[in-house]
Amino acid sequence: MYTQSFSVPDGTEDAKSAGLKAVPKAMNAHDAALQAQFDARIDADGRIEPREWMPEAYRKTLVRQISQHAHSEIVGMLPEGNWISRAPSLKRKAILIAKVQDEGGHGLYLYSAAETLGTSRDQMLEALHTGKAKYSSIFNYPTLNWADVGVVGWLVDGAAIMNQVPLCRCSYGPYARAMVRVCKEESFHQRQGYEALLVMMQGTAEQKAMVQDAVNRWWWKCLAMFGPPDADSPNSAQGMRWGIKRISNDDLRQKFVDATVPQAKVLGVTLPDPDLKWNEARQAHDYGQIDWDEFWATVNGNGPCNKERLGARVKAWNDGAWVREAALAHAQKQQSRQMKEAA
Ligand code: BYC
Repeated sequence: MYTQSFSVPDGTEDAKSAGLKAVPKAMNAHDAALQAQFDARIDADGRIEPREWMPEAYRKTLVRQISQHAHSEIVGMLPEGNWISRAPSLKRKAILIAKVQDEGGHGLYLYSAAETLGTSRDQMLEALHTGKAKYSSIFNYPTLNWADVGVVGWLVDGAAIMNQVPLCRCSYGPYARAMVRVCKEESFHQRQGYEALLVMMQGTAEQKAMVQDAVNRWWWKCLAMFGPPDADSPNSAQGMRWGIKRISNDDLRQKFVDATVPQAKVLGVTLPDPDLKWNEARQAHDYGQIDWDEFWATVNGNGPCNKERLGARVKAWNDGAWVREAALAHAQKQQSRQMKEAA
C-alpha cells in the first residue's frame, strides 16, 4: 500500500542542468532583485508563501494546477456518490459516505489554496461550469457495478496517491500543506477499496468475474491519469524547475505499475496487458501502449460521461443558488444591525 512515507528523489536537478530559468526575464532592477530572491528560494528548496513576490507565470501555473485538482476532487465525488444508496451493507455504505465526504473536503482545501493566489472561487467554478477548466480524465468513465467502487479505491486513489505524495513537497506553501492531509485521507481510500475487493475475491465465481471485469475496464484509464508522456507534456519542465512538480508523468506512471503488480497478484486478478513483464535490466516492469487518442478525446470533452458529469455540477450549482442568496441576505442583515448598534 502507499503511505505518506512514499517519497523518492525528484528530477529538479535535471531541470536545472537543462538550463531552464526559474522565472522569465525581469522587467527592471527592482523586479530583477525580487526575481533573484525567488530563484534563490526555489534553488534552496524553500517554500513560497501567498504574500510573497512571485513571477506571474508561476502564479498562473499554480492557479491552473490547483484549481484543476480541486475540480477533480469535486467531480470525483460523482462516480462513487452514485453508489452510496446501493452499497451492499451498512458498513460499506458508511465507508463510502466518509470517502466521498473526504473528497468534498479535499476540493474545499484546494479551492482555498488557489484563492490565496488571487483568484476567486466564483471564477474557478465559472471556468469549470463553462467547460474551460480541465479536471481529471478518469472521472469521465462510468462505475457500472459494485466492483467498480472497489477498483476506483484501489487503482484510481492508488494512482492519485502516487501523484500527490510528491506534491506535499511542492514549492507553494498552501498547496504543499493541503496535500499532507489529502494524502493521509487518500491512503485510507485506497485501502478500503483494496479490502472491499479482497472480500469479493473470496466470494462466488460471479463476484470474482465482476472484479476482473472492473480491473480490465479501469487499468488503462488509470495509467493515462498521470498525464501525457514526458516528451509530450508541455508544462512538465517548467513545473519541475519551479518545484511544483517533483517527479515526471512517466516516472510516476512507472512507479504506479511497479507498485500495483504485486498487489494484483495478492488479490488474484490479472492486469489486462499482454506486454506487462519484469525487465531485469531496468529493474522495472515494461508495459504496453496507452491509447492517447482516447485520453485526449476524453480530456477534450468527448469521453463517455463528460456531459453527464458537468451537467450534474452545473445543476448542483443552480439548485444551490437559494442557499447562497439566503446566506448573503443574512450576512447583509447582520452587518446593517451591527452598524446601527455602533452608530
Ligand atoms: N486529465 O503538461 P502536462 C484524484 C492536461 S484527483 C485531464 O503533463 P501538468 C481523486 C494538463 O492539465 C486527480 N487533463 O500538465 C479525486 C495539461 O492541460 P492544460 C487529479 C490532464 O499540469 C477523487 C495537458 O494535459 N490530480 O485523483 O504538468 C477521488 C498537458 O499535460 C490529465 C491532480 O490534479 C488528466 N489525467 O501535469 C479519487 C494532481 N493529465 O492545463 C481520486 C495535481 C494531464 O495545459 N496535478 N492533463 O490545458 C498534477 O499533478 C498535474 O497537473 C498533472 C498534469 C500530472 C495532472
